[in-house]
Amino acid sequence: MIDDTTTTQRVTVSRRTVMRAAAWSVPVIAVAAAVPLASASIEMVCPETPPGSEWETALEFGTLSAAGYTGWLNDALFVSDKDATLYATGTIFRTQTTFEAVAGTTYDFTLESGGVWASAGGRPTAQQDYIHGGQNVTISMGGVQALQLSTRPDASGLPGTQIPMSNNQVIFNPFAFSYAATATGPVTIVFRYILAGVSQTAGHQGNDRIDIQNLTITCV
Ligand SMILES: [Ca+2]
Repeated sequence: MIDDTTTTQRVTVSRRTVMRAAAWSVPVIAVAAAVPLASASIEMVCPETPPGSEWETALEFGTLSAAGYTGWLNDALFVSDKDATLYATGTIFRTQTTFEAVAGTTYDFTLESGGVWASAGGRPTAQQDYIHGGQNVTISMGGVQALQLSTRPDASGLPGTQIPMSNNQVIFNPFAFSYAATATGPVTIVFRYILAGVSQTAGHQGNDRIDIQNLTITCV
């Protein structure tokens, strides 16, 4: 009899656990957090960043030229190849989304980035920045800067880690940053691009290009 009772209790607990897991289809990680002793048997599911088509892209300041492409080229690649409009003091735009974070979890983000010089001749001299403008992008998590990349960190107003630059095809390098969630709920991810202002001259060739692809999350 004692053995039977024990068995019945075990079965009951097991069913409850299964029902709870099924009801909390998202996020599974919350189940692990609520039942620490069971966490070893529950596979940790990391959130994924939404596909590019679900991000919101908006102009924040200035205007973009018609030439080139700026936006999500596909669900895993954001291209910023248009230029700040001539005579403008510069252009700022952003693309953003959210992911569901769980308090106490640290998320490791990785992405790949590379760029192409505005000038076919490669990096112009600093004195030529006004005709071949640079570009940088600041990636923030929940309003806090997490990573900053630049085509030319030595130019004024464009700080950041140097991304690999080429004269034609983008060469991607990996970059990483972490986010430690202190609250459970949506966290906003923002890519904020700054295109330096360029002046109209005979030698004008627009702004450098920045590509970002394959943003992924792993949980620690
Ligand atoms: Ca360009």
